Amino acid sequence: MGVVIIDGSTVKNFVTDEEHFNKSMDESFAALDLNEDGVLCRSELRKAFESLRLIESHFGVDVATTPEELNQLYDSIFDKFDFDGSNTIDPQEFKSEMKKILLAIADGLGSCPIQMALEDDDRSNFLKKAADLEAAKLVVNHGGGS
Ligand SMILES: [Ca+2]
Repeated sequence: MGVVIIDGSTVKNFVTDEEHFNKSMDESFAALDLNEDGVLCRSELRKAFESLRLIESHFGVDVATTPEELNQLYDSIFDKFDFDGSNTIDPQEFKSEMKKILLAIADGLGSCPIQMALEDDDRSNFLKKAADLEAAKLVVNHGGGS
Protein backbone atom coordinates (compact mmCIF):
# COMPACT_ATOMS: atom_id res chain seq x y z
CA MET A 1 0.00 0.00 0.00
CA GLY A 2 1.38 3.36 -0.99
CA VAL A 3 0.14 6.89 -1.31
CA VAL A 4 0.54 9.09 -4.37
CA ILE A 5 -0.31 12.74 -4.72
CA ILE A 6 -1.72 13.88 -8.02
CA ASP A 7 -3.16 17.10 -9.35
CA GLY A 8 -4.66 18.25 -12.62
CA SER A 9 -1.35 18.75 -14.38
CA THR A 10 -0.15 15.26 -13.39
CA VAL A 11 -3.18 13.76 -15.07
CA LYS A 12 -3.01 16.09 -18.07
CA ASN A 13 0.68 15.35 -18.69
CA PHE A 14 -0.11 11.67 -18.59
CA VAL A 15 -2.91 11.91 -21.14
CA THR A 16 -1.07 14.18 -23.56
CA ASP A 17 2.07 12.04 -23.56
CA GLU A 18 0.67 9.86 -26.32
CA GLU A 19 3.32 7.17 -26.33
CA HIS A 20 3.15 6.54 -22.59
CA PHE A 21 -0.59 6.97 -22.51
CA ASN A 22 -1.22 4.40 -25.23
CA LYS A 23 1.18 1.95 -23.65
CA SER A 24 -0.43 2.40 -20.22
CA MET A 25 -3.89 2.02 -21.65
CA ASP A 26 -2.89 -1.15 -23.48
CA GLU A 27 -1.52 -2.55 -20.23
CA SER A 28 -4.62 -1.52 -18.31
CA PHE A 29 -6.84 -3.01 -20.96
CA ALA A 30 -4.97 -6.32 -20.88
CA ALA A 31 -5.18 -6.41 -17.09
CA LEU A 32 -8.91 -5.71 -17.18
CA ASP A 33 -9.64 -8.24 -19.91
CA LEU A 34 -10.01 -11.09 -17.45
CA ASN A 35 -11.10 -13.76 -19.94
CA GLU A 36 -8.55 -12.51 -22.50
CA ASP A 37 -10.95 -12.34 -25.42
CA GLY A 38 -9.62 -8.96 -26.54
CA VAL A 39 -12.66 -6.92 -25.54
CA LEU A 40 -14.15 -5.72 -22.26
CA CYS A 41 -17.64 -6.80 -21.25
CA ARG A 42 -19.85 -5.01 -18.74
CA SER A 43 -18.60 -6.84 -15.68
CA GLU A 44 -14.97 -6.35 -16.65
CA LEU A 45 -15.42 -2.60 -17.05
CA ARG A 46 -17.40 -2.39 -13.83
CA LYS A 47 -14.62 -4.10 -11.94
CA ALA A 48 -12.20 -1.50 -13.24
CA PHE A 49 -14.27 1.39 -11.99
CA GLU A 50 -15.01 -0.25 -8.68
CA SER A 51 -11.31 -0.74 -8.02
CA LEU A 52 -10.52 2.87 -8.91
CA ARG A 53 -13.33 4.45 -6.90
CA LEU A 54 -13.62 6.85 -9.80
CA ILE A 55 -17.37 6.70 -9.54
CA GLU A 56 -17.45 8.42 -6.19
CA SER A 57 -14.93 11.09 -7.05
CA HIS A 58 -15.72 11.85 -10.67
CA PHE A 59 -19.39 11.13 -11.05
CA GLY A 60 -20.35 12.59 -7.69
CA VAL A 61 -22.10 9.55 -6.25
CA ASP A 62 -22.32 9.39 -2.49
CA VAL A 63 -22.01 6.21 -0.46
CA ALA A 64 -25.77 6.00 0.10
CA THR A 65 -26.37 5.11 -3.55
CA THR A 66 -28.53 2.01 -3.86
CA PRO A 67 -27.32 -1.09 -5.76
CA GLU A 68 -30.00 -0.44 -8.40
CA GLU A 69 -28.79 3.10 -8.94
CA LEU A 70 -25.21 1.89 -9.14
CA ASN A 71 -26.21 -0.70 -11.76
CA GLN A 72 -27.81 2.02 -13.84
CA LEU A 73 -24.76 4.22 -13.46
CA TYR A 74 -22.37 1.47 -14.55
CA ASP A 75 -24.65 0.70 -17.48
CA SER A 76 -24.58 4.31 -18.60
CA ILE A 77 -20.79 4.40 -18.25
CA PHE A 78 -20.51 1.24 -20.31
CA ASP A 79 -22.71 2.74 -23.02
CA LYS A 80 -20.44 5.80 -23.16
CA PHE A 81 -17.44 3.55 -23.77
CA ASP A 82 -19.28 1.32 -26.21
CA PHE A 83 -19.26 3.86 -29.00
CA ASP A 84 -20.38 1.52 -31.79
CA GLY A 85 -23.03 -0.24 -29.70
CA SER A 86 -21.44 -3.69 -30.06
CA ASN A 87 -21.97 -4.46 -26.36
CA THR A 88 -18.23 -4.88 -25.95
CA ILE A 89 -15.42 -2.38 -25.56
CA ASP A 90 -12.42 -2.71 -27.83
CA PRO A 91 -9.00 -1.18 -27.05
CA GLN A 92 -9.66 1.86 -29.26
CA GLU A 93 -12.97 2.65 -27.56
CA PHE A 94 -11.31 2.19 -24.19
CA LYS A 95 -8.49 4.60 -24.99
CA SER A 96 -10.62 7.35 -26.42
CA GLU A 97 -13.15 7.34 -23.58
CA MET A 98 -10.46 7.08 -20.91
CA LYS A 99 -8.82 10.11 -22.47
CA LYS A 100 -12.05 12.09 -22.13
CA ILE A 101 -12.63 10.95 -18.56
CA LEU A 102 -9.07 11.68 -17.48
CA LEU A 103 -9.11 15.14 -19.04
CA ALA A 104 -12.39 15.84 -17.24
CA ILE A 105 -10.81 14.68 -14.00
CA ALA A 106 -7.78 16.87 -14.69
CA ASP A 107 -10.04 19.88 -15.15
CA GLY A 108 -11.84 19.04 -11.93
CA LEU A 109 -8.62 18.72 -9.96
CA GLY A 110 -7.04 21.88 -11.30
CA SER A 111 -4.03 22.76 -9.21
CA CYS A 112 -5.53 21.28 -6.06
CA PRO A 113 -3.70 18.02 -5.35
CA ILE A 114 -5.40 14.94 -3.98
CA GLN A 115 -3.89 11.99 -2.18
CA MET A 116 -4.61 8.51 -3.40
CA ALA A 117 -4.01 5.37 -1.42
CA LEU A 118 -2.99 2.54 -3.71
CA GLU A 119 -2.25 -1.13 -3.61
CA ASP A 120 1.34 -1.65 -4.73
CA ASP A 121 0.41 -4.41 -7.16
CA ASP A 122 -2.48 -2.53 -8.73
CA ARG A 123 -1.52 -2.89 -12.37
CA SER A 124 -4.76 -1.55 -13.75
CA ASN A 125 -4.72 1.75 -11.92
CA PHE A 126 -3.92 4.39 -14.52
CA LEU A 127 -3.91 7.22 -12.01
CA LYS A 128 -1.01 5.48 -10.36
CA LYS A 129 0.60 5.23 -13.80
CA ALA A 130 0.11 8.97 -14.20
CA ALA A 131 1.86 9.57 -10.90
CA ASP A 132 4.63 7.13 -11.79
CA LEU A 133 5.22 8.86 -15.09
CA GLU A 134 5.45 12.23 -13.36
CA ALA A 135 7.89 10.80 -10.84
CA ALA A 136 10.02 9.31 -13.62
CA LYS A 137 10.17 12.68 -15.36
CA LEU A 138 11.28 14.40 -12.17
CA VAL A 139 14.09 11.88 -11.81
CA VAL A 140 15.17 12.49 -15.40
CA ASN A 141 15.08 16.26 -14.98
CA HIS A 142 17.00 16.23 -11.72
CA GLY A 143 19.45 13.58 -12.88
CA GLY A 144 20.31 15.48 -16.06
CA GLY A 145 22.67 17.84 -14.29
CA SER A 146 24.20 20.89 -15.94
CA1 LIG B 1 -13.10 -9.78 -22.02
